[in-house]
Formats: sequence, C-alpha cells, structure tokens
Amino acid sequence: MPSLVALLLHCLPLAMGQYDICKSWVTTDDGPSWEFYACQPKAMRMKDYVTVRVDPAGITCGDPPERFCTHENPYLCSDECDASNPDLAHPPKLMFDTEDEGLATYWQSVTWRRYPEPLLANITLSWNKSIELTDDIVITFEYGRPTIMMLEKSLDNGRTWHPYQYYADDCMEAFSMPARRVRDLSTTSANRVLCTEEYSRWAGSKKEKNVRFEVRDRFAIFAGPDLKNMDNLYTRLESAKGLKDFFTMTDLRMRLLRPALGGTYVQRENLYKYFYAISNIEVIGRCKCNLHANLCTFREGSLQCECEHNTTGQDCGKCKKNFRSRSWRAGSYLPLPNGSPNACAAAGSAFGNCECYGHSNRCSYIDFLNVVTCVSCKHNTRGQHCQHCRLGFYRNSSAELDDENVCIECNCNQIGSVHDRCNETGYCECKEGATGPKCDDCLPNYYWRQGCFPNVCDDELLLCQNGGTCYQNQRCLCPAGFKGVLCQQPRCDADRKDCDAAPGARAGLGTLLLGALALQLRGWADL
Ligand SMILES: *[C@@H]1O[C@H](CO)[C@@H](O)[C@H](O)[C@H]1NC(C)=O
Ligand SMILES: *[C@@H]1O[C@H](CO)[C@@H](O)[C@H](O)[C@H]1NC(C)=O
Ligand SMILES: *[C@@H]1O[C@H](CO)[C@@H](O)[C@H](O)[C@H]1NC(C)=O
Ligand SMILES: *[C@@H]1O[C@H](CO)[C@@H](O)[C@H](O)[C@H]1NC(C)=O
Ligand SMILES: *[C@@H]1O[C@H](CO)[C@@H](O)[C@H](O)[C@H]1NC(C)=O
Ligand SMILES: [Ca+2]
Repeated sequence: MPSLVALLLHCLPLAMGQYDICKSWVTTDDGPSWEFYACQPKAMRMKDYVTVRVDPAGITCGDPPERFCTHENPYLCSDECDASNPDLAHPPKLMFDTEDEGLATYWQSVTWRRYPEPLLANITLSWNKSIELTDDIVITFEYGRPTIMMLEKSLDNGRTWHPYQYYADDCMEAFSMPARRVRDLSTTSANRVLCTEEYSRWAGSKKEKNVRFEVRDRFAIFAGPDLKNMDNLYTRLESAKGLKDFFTMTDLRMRLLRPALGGTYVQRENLYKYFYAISNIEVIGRCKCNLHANLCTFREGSLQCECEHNTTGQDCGKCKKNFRSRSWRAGSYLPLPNGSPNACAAAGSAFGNCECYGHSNRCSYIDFLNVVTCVSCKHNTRGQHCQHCRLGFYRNSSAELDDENVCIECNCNQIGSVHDRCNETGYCECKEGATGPKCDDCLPNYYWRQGCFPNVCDDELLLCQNGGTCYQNQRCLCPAGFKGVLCQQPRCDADRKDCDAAPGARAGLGTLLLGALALQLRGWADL
C-alpha cells in the first residue's frame, strides 16, 4: 500500500518536472554564477501533518459503549463501539493512519438515537500552514456516505471560514441550490462553490464509499482531460483572480449534517444503523511557499518552507533582513517554462545604501541634496527610507518597520476632531466638548448631535421646571402652560390675565438663576 501511494504521487503531474529547483550554478561568458528560478515543493500526503478536532464533545462513539447495526443487515446488530477497549474503539486518528491491506480502521460517531434531533458532527483539519491542493480531496466513508454534508475552508488558521463545496442527495431541498457538476464548469467559473449530488446518493455501503472535492476536474478545465497542458494551467493560476487562492487553505472542515439513510426514509424503530464512519481523509497538496522554496519540512510540530531567494517566514512571505531594498514579491510561474524568482535584493545593491523597508521598489538620487531617497513609498509610509507614516496615519507599535501594516489610519471623527492627524498612540486632537481616542464621544455635560454641545437640561443642575421633561439633554418638553428654555415661564393666553403673577412667583430665585444660565448656554450652543 505505501509503495502504491508513492507511485501515485510520482505520477501526479503537479508533483514533478517544472519548478522543482530554485537555483543552479551556471557558467556564462562572465564566469560562473548562480541562476535563480521560481520553485515549489513536491506534493505530499498532507494527512501526515494535520491536527484534527472533532466536534461536538461526545460525538465519537464508545463512551458509554454502544451497539450499532448496518444498513445491509439492520437486525444483526452484533458490532460494538467501546472507547475503553482498543480493539473496539474508533478514535479520530483512525482517519489518518496507514491501513493494513483489507482492514479498514475508522473514526465512528455515536448513532442517531436522539432522532429527530439532527446528528451533527464537525471534523476540522488544521495544518497551521498554508497549503495548496494538487489533487482531489477524498473522504472515505464506511457504512455509507452522508446524505447531507458540506466542506468549509479557512485561509487564516481558522479565524474566518468560507464554504468550499456542498453535498446532498437533494441540493435544492438541503441548501436551496441547484445541483451542478464540476465537470460542467467553464474557464470563468472554475472557482465556483457548488452543490453536487454525485456523492450523496445511496449505492450500497460497500460500493460507493468516497466523497470527493474535485481538484483535478477543475484543473482539467485549463489543462485538458489528462492534465497534459499544464502550461495553460500555470498561466491561468497567475492571471485569473482568486484562482490560486481557491486551491489554498490552512484548515479544512467537514460538516456532517445527515448520515446515510440506506436509500429510504429514517426508520425510527432502528436508529442504531445511522451514524458516520470515516476510514480515510486523503489530502494531497504542497506547502505554499510563494514559489520561493522547493523544500518543506516538518519541524517543531509545524510545516515550514525552506526559503530561498533571500526570503523568510513560514510561507517565504517576506524578505530577509538586509534584503529589503525592494518590496517582497511572490515568485511567478511566468514566463514559461522557468518562471521568475522575484528574489529579494540586498539593501545597498541598487543605489548606495538606500533601505526602503520593502515599501518601495525604486530609489532616486536627488542631485542638489546629494541624497538617495525612496520613491513612491507604499503602505501609507513616507520619508527618505519610507520609515515614517503619512499624515493621518500612526505607527503600529507591534509591527516592524518592514511590515505592510506598519501604518494605521488615525480615523479621527471628522466632526469631533480638529484635524485628521493623531499622535503616536493614535489619539486625535478633539474640539471642545469632544473626547475619546477618535473624538467620537462627548465629555460629561455635553451631548452629541453632529458634534458635542453643552447640555441644555439634565437631571442634576439644569432641571426642567414646572413638570417639564428633559429631551436628550437638548431641550425641555414643557407642559401646556409653560415655555422658556427650562419651562420656567408661564405661557400667557389672551384669556389668562393673571398668568404673569401666579406660577412665576412660585418659581423662586433658584429657578430664575438656572433659567438665565440655561439661556446663556443655549446662546453658546447656537453660535
Ligand atoms: C460546526 O461548525 C460551524 C461553523 O463552521 C458551527 O456553526 C457549528 O455549530 C458547528 N457544529 C458543531 C456540531 O459543532
Ligand atoms: C504554528 O506555526 C508557527 C510558525 O511555525 C509556530 O510559531 C506556532 O507555534 C505554531 N502554532 C501551533 C499551534 O502549532
Ligand atoms: C541571497 O543572498 C546571498 C548573500 O547572503 C547571495 O549570495 C545570494 O546570491 C542571494 N540570493 C538571491 C536569490 O538573491
Ligand atoms: C499591527 O501589526 C500587527 C503585526 O503585523 C498586526 O497583526 C496588527 O493587526 C496590526 N494592528 C492594526 C491595528 O492594524
Ligand atoms: C497621545 O494622546 C493621548 C491623549 O492626549 C495621551 O494620553 C498619550 O500619552 C499621547 N501619546 C503620546 C505618545 O504622546
Ligand atoms: Ca483508517
């Protein structure tokens, strides 16, 4: 079996030939020197480097021990799952082991004894490394394939997830999606996320065991049925937006949503024949090294590119220190057949010693100042070495100077702040009454209404009088008989001649003073 896999890998078109060396020592008219090429690691069995997580807790069978039946012979329920007995346990690691011939070892879930509550399980594979698929993902189910499941993937170590493919025996019913086949996709839809019915119908539990994510069929859209025209695929991978990323991931999740039903409806009288059992998850791919490495090694529990071209990082995603006179670029498959290495260049190799921290590709000599300076600093930087942040941005203290995220936008509130600049910790300069790092809050005794204004009324000092209520600190809502900023003045109708005298007299000195203060405050607010 292992030799068969090796043979299989050897035959994979993406595993061999092109782009397998990063440099060679060549002799030219000027003498011997290194020549550099775009390069990538070989495809590997990625299941050997994965960590797996199965959710929810308690979904793996055998604790407590449980009996299960099969669809073929539902009344012969002789099989047992017992987590405490190594011979009868079905832990997650059996999805990734190497099997002796003819003897399937598999992870198994609990049975659907809680029906009609759905039987749900998530199986999450994490590599802690970006990998690129080079062949189909094949998931092997013993005892029947799920009638509903989906694949999701993450490109950022599980922080965000995206649907990858939907599987159902009835796509419309399960996901409100029309059923499609990857074989019917075209060059413009090669990275479409679709729902397929090809891997979910009942065909006998021993006959059709595999659920596929079809990478080869998608490659074949460009490279032809036998993947003979790989050059065309490589050209497309470079030029079609999002195509490379479509085959890239750090994590993969299987969401199992409904088990195999044996081609009929759920039979409540025997729920012990419904469960999931996965014997193998084959993921063939390579480390993503941005075409700057042809080796990827497993060190300290993680895959790691052995970066060339003076790049560094887990994915060779940046230039080594002192090799940052140009901004970092991924290598390219183009031009065919050797591609471009797009190597990082030593600081000082271009013009004197002009370091631009990777924010500029160009330096220029300014004659009358006699200095070399970086031109068109990117990533919101400025300065001779792109070492400062543009106005309106501040330095991210946890980022190095060559980080793309080194400058963070100030984001000052346009109304609450004096201008759009901020200090080194991101604090903006606020107008009177405004506060907060971005000046989008008001100080106490101020209210926000397109800027901060002093309260007209409140519950403490500026109380509305005569039963008036304070509306959002902006004005008093006065009862019918009163007016004034704090409702301190009686309203005089023609037929009420005594109104000046009565309530006003009761109001007292304090109210009048407050009224005057409020009037003055309103005067400011109107300015
Ligand atoms: C599986 O993962 C999804 C997110 O991708 C989550 O919403 C769901 O609750 C999880 N299901 C289980 C059974 O843990
Ligand atoms: C993931 O990989 C990085 C870089 O190799 C390493 O520093 C980190 O410890 C790894 N994290 C886990 C959870 O293995
Ligand atoms: C990387 O830097 C070394 C010097 O440390 C140099 O000899 C080599 O040619 C550089 N490689 C590339 C691809 O620029
Ligand atoms: C600051 O830089 C670090 C390291 O690159 C990055 O993870 C973080 O997101 C940046 N912070 C902000 C606010 O952009
Ligand atoms: C930035 O301004 C805030 C608020 O005025 C202040 O607390 C902080 O110390 C200032 N930071 C620097 C580096 O000046
Ligand atoms: Ca197995």
